Amino acid sequence: MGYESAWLSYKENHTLKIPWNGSKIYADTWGKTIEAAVTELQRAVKEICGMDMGITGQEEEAGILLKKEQDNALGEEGYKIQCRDGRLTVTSQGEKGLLYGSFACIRMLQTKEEFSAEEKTEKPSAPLRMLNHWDNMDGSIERGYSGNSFFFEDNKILVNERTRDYARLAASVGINGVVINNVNVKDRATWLIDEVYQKELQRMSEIFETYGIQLFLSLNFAAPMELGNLDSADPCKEAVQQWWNDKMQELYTRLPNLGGFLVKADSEGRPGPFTYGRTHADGANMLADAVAPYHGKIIWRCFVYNCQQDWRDRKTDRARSGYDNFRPLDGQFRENVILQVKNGPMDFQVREPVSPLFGGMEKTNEMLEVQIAQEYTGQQRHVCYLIPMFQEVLKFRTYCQEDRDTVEDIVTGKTMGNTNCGIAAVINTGNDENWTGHDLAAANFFGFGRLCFNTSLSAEEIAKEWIVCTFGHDREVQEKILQMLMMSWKTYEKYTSPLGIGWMVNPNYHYGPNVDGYEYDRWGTYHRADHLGMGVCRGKKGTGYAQQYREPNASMYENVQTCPEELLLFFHYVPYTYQLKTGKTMIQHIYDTHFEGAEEAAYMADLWDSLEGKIETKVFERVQKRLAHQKEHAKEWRDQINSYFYRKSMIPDEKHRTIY
Ligand code: GCV
Repeated sequence: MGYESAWLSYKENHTLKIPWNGSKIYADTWGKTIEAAVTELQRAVKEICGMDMGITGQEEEAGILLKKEQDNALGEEGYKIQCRDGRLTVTSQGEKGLLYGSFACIRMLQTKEEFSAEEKTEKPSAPLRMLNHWDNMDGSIERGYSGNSFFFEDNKILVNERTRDYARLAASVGINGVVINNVNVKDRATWLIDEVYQKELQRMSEIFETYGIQLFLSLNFAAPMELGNLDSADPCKEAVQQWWNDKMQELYTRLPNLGGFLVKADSEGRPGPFTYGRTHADGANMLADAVAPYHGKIIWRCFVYNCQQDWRDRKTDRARSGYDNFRPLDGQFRENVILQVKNGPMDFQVREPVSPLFGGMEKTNEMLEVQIAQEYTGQQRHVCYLIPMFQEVLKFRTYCQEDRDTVEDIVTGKTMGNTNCGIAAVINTGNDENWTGHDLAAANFFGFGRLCFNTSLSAEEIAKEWIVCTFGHDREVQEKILQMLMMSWKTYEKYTSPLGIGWMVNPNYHYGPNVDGYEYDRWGTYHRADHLGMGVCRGKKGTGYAQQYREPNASMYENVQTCPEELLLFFHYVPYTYQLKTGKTMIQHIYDTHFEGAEEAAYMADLWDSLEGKIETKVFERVQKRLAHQKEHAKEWRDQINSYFYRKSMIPDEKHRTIY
């Protein structure tokens, strides 16, 4: 199937004033990543400016120069761009930095940003900037909304031009690590660490390496049993440790660019150390020791919880689970273990508080995990630009120390001075022609990379860049799409689940309104609505979750008056008549916001319709169709949620009151 180039689809602009003289590129060292950088520059300059750039070995005759320079402040990935006396120079200490600098120059051409004689310096904020694919080896994608995998098909690994183009897209926004297979490692995927797949992985890894990306794999903790015929996967057993040591030696000999492994253990049915009475630290450290000789990393997920919960038990709380499981292990993990923590304590809802594991583990490397595959945020049929949400998460103060205590500080290494940290996103790509199903969902892929590279960029700046790179310079197009993107997250929140409660989706596939529908919510565990009110009491008198935060956050959430209203029902059970700061009752707020949200969805569809003729027909129609669906679906959300709570709040029978 053919496919498009997303934001790397360069628009011809021959009126652009080229700031360098001559038509030659010079590089003072060569390697495959520098070659890639030069090829990217050649392609972009040709397509944007119509100029063929040749290569020269003579520095004096070059218009564009890529130069390696010892500069510890910049490091291997940082770069400087300077345009002086008709020469555009990109400098870095490493090949990766030169590639990122070249993509930055291309973006400047795309956005018509002026090249300056002053040095423009950039160094990535987060050391690890990763994409997690939940691709299965049969070609399906868990929570995939844009076609099938372009990495796997019928239990085979695909390595082709699309692999390269994917790597180009990822590298252009600074991604430096990719996990290619689903964290739920089952069946054939367990064999990815076996010899049978090594040739294809080698080819893929080489392509990735060219673009500065390290290949990572998800692994099955029970592999010693499933592949090695051992009778146990106990991390403290010598035979198991030896099996992993041998396996890693074998793997790294063939795949020297392997970054390491992502592990989902003792979670949602996946095997892990609990079976043997061992801890997550025992499990992670065993693997960490096996990869340490090759500088490998073990990224261990903290998404661990009991799936079923009895509705009468008001103390057990899924939100508590990550902290309860991992906090006692702080300080016990090896240096090359990184705990990967979802942004919230639950599971990628449209609104959640920040996980208290951020700031709760002072002696452990941490990565933030976000989801740009829109599992709970409209499945790439609704527009939902998520960068504003990620920014809020990054800015959250944990109070783990006096300063440098935000989530951003923790995952960029400012808090602990570590480099084994970063940000990962569950990616939203598939083999659809446009990569992301919804054309506007590509803004999340682009935006995620840009944000990790430079956490000080605003969501709006990023959106503007993406729009120009994707749709060109028409003012009206820019303004209207920007408006759509910037309103989309809050709009989605308004017509779906109110005030932080989350979850009101159909079971298993997690799409469409269903107040009691979520598969682990048969007993109303998640919203706890009765005829008097709704919400979950997570303070001291309830599950105690609020106390997992440091002060003053714990008190802020504990107290209903100071709890941010967008999270009111996440932390408190309140009556339907509870008065919000607007003066409206809680039930009125739910009712009104659902109407507002549906109206805003209709408005977004109108905005898009008004761009007809200004956007390539195929793209225009693709998006138009999805927006028409979103508009109708938002009404369905509105009506289901509003009628459910209206009915619930009207039941006059005191007998049915639940005691909290
Ligand atoms: C890959 C949620 C999703 C699952 C996903 C899981 C996880 O439960 O619904 O599909 O599994 O999160 O993050 O491991």
